[in-house]
Amino acid sequence: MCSDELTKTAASFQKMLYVIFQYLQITFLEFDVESSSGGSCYDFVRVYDGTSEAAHTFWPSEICGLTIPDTITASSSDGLYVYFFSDGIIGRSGFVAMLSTTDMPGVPPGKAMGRPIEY
Ligand SMILES: [Ca+2]
Repeated sequence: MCSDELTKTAASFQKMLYVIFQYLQITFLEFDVESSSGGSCYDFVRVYDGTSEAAHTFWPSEICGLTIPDTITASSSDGLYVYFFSDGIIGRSGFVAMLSTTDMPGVPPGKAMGRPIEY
């Protein structure tokens, strides 16, 4: 088990997060990403269940607004891919997310290694 924190506000970014022999989790602690009054997203976050945009996303589409999303756990050891888009007009406070890992079933103690990197 290890953890770290990911904070993002203004700029758009794409990051691949991965660990070895563990499942990566991302828990949003704060969330304020610009949406329209009708609920569509001007800025948004996507989290892919894998290490590229070819993987499935965890939400139907982009997520934005003020509601803190549920904790996400990767379905495999591949990792997670976080994409944050800002349209460059009107920035909200963004989000703060805690990165952590859980052990995979069947992996011997001591075999799990790595930590979330490259964010
Ligand atoms: Ca914006």
